[in-house]
Amino acid sequence: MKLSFRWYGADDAVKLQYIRQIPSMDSIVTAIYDVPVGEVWSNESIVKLKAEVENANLKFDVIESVPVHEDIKLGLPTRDKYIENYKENIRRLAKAGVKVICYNFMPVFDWTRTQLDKVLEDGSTALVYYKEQLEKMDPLTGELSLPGWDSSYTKDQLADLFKQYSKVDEEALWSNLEYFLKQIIPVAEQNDIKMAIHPDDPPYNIFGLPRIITNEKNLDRFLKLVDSKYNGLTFCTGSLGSASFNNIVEMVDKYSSQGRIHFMHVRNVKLLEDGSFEESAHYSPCGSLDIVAIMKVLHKNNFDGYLRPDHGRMIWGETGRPGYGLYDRALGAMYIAGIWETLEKTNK
Ligand code: DNO
Repeated sequence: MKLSFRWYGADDAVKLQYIRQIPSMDSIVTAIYDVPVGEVWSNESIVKLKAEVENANLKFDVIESVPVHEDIKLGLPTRDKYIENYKENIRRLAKAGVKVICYNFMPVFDWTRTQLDKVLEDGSTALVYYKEQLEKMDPLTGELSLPGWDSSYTKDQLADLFKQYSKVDEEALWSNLEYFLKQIIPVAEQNDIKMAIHPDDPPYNIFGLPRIITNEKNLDRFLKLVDSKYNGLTFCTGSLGSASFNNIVEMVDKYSSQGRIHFMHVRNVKLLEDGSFEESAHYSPCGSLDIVAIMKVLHKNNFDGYLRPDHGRMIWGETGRPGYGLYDRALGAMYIAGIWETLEKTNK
C-alpha cells in the first residue's frame, strides 16, 4: 500500500511540506487545474508540477483527475477530438512517470452534497447529503443552490446539458463509456498507465441524470467492457458506501483479489435511516463503514496500489476547501497507516 494525499497545487492552503510531515507519506495526488476540460495539458505545466512535488521529496505518481469532456459522455460526434486529446494526455503523463490516472464518468455533476458545512455535535463541520434538502433542490431553476457546483455552469449551460442528456439513458451512457474505453485503454497499456475510474457519488441517479458506476453488478460489467488490468478502479469507500445496497468489505475483497483496484479512496460515512448520509471521521466507530475490515482484506490480497485518506471534516478551527483540510485527513492517514502497520506485524 502506498499512502498518498490529494494536493490542489500551488494555491492549496495545505502546503506540500505539511503533507511531507505526515509519517509514511509516499505520493501526491494532483492535477493541472487551469486547462479547460478536454484540452491537452502542456508538457511545461506537467514538468513544473512534477518538479514541485519531487522537490518536497514526494512522488508524482497519481493524477486525479484527467476529466472526461461531456461530449464523450454524451456520445456526440465531437467526442473523437476529445478522445484524441485524452490519449495525448496519457502519453504526456506517462513520460513524466505517472502510474495511475483517476477519472469519472458522471454526467454534469461529480460528487453531490446538500450542505458542505454541517456542524456536527462535536463542533467540527462535515459534508452531508440529506434527502430532505435534495428534494427541494433544482439545479435548473436554482431556487436552492447546489453546494460546490454553483459556479461551474451558468443556468443556460445547465439547461442545455440537461436537454442533451434527456436523450442519454443508462444504456446509452454504457455504450459511450465502452466507446471511450476501447480507445484509451490500449494507449494506457502501451504507456504503462493504469486507468482507475472513480465511482459515482452518491451511487444512484440524481436530478434525472443517469449514473452507472454504482454497484457490484455494474462494476463487474465495467471491468468486462475491456478486460485488461489497465482498465481498473478507484475504489472510493465513501461513494459506494453511501448506499446500503453495497457491501464494501466484500467488494474491496473481490476487486483487490482480481488486481483491478489501483487506487483506494478511504472515507467513512454515517448512513441515516432515510438514505441520507453524513461524512464522518475515518475512525470506524464514527461511521457506518468498518475501516479495519477494509484494510484487512486489502492486506490479505497484498494490495500494492495507492491509497489516500479521502474527505475529512474541518476540525481545530481550520478553514478552507470543504473535505480537503489538512488536519482531519492527516488523522485519517495515520489511522490507516497504524492499521496497516499492525497487519504487517501480526500477519508475518
Ligand atoms: C471528491 C472526489 C471526486 C473525484 C472525481 C474523480 O472529492 O473524490 O471529485 O476526484 O470524481 O474524477
